[in-house]
Amino acid sequence: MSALHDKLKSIFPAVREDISRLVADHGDKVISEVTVAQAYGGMRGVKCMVCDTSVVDPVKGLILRGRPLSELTDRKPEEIFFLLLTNELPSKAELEDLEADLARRAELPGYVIEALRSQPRSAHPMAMFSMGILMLEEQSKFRARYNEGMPRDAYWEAALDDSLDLIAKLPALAAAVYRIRYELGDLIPWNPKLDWSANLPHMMGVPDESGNLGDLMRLYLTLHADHEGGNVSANLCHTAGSALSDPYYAVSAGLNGLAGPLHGLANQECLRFHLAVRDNFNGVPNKEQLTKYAWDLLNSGRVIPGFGHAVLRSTDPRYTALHEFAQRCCPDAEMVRIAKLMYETIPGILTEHGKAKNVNPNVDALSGVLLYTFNVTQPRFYTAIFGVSRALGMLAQLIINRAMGTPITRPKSVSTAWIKGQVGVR
Ligand code: CMX
Repeated sequence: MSALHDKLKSIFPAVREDISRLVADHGDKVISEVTVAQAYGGMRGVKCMVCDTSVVDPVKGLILRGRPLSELTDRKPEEIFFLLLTNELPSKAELEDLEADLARRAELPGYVIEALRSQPRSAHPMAMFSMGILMLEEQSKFRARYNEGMPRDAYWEAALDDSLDLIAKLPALAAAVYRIRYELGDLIPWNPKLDWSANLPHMMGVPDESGNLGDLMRLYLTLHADHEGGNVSANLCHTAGSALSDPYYAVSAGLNGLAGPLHGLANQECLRFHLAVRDNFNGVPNKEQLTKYAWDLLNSGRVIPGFGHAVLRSTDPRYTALHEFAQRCCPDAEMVRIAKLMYETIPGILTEHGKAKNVNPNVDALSGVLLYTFNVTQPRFYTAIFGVSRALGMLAQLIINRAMGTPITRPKSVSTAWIKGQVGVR
């Protein structure tokens, strides 16, 4: 058994006891109300689910287990996974144990690679990535043990086992999608001298002239891991998992939501926007040119990609972390200069425009720009990299939910006729 498993085994009983007491003593207290507008409006702001791994504060941004993201930007994604689950960063020995465990589980079965090769050239990388995860489901230990009558208090252990198997294989799976989809030749094997995140660009075969690509990927995978529980991917994974669908089914469900243009696909759109600006001006525009370009876009009824947020009301700390990386590693790169000009120009324009509640940049304003600058030049693949990272948060939440015995999700839907009756409309 791993150090992570042993730590969770010692932590979970007390957490379960704490929550049981809370519900027993205060289960009838009201924490939220639902308006008609919220029922029709994507349940925005309705407090009706619990997620202890992270919180998104409108002003401070992402807080992981009580720690602001800005304090964690030099950490590895594996450390973030450990933190989300245990409420503690791993010791050196615990991290080494987790990394060795992932390396042991990293090999992708041949039948998955064969199936990826059989996909048409038009297949979207996210569809191939999610399909690959569903094909791995055949190996689910959770499902096998459930069928053998596994006791309820062992659910989390089987979910952890599946989660580690799946996380370990995600870099190889994403890299296989990348190399097969873009016809880049033979697959590249896992390098045991590299860690989990550095293996992703290595197996993708991305050239790294600057030597900074590994650190960019580490940072990217750390920043995107978790964003509390109500976002589309986390919520979908949670709901599928609540039916005791195993981690493979649940993560695939979450990633299918991440593939939407209003969620994870936005980074692809942001990069396209930056490329369009570059092509329109044959390079970096000046401030006046960008201002006119942005107003033309707004006046045609479109949004400026990479700015604004549904929850945040200040600059996304994930953006700040990428901005600092860009200014440190590649301030003179053409696309980074365009992104910096946007950062200096767009908030003022959006303020004058007067609609957006948050005029500041979000993570997508730079994530695609940096991947592009470091030779990952296929925007349609970006959401798969996001998915490699987001799986960490989704799986941490799922393991905790299995340990807490969280029941199946089943909110009550109502009809329009019922709402009309409720508010006195005939
Ligand atoms: N450009 C132009 N208009 C914008 C805008 C932007 N970047 N951001 C918000 N607005 C507009 C909205 O479209 C809305 O207009 P309508 O009233 O005409 O519908 C108005 O301002 C109010 O919107 P809001 O409450 O501030 O923002 P929402 O919660 O409705 O939407 C988001 C949030 C992210 C979809 C929106 O800001 C947007 O479209 N941004 C650009 C796309 C983008 O960067 N997406 C990545 C999001 C990253 C993430 O989710 O992590």
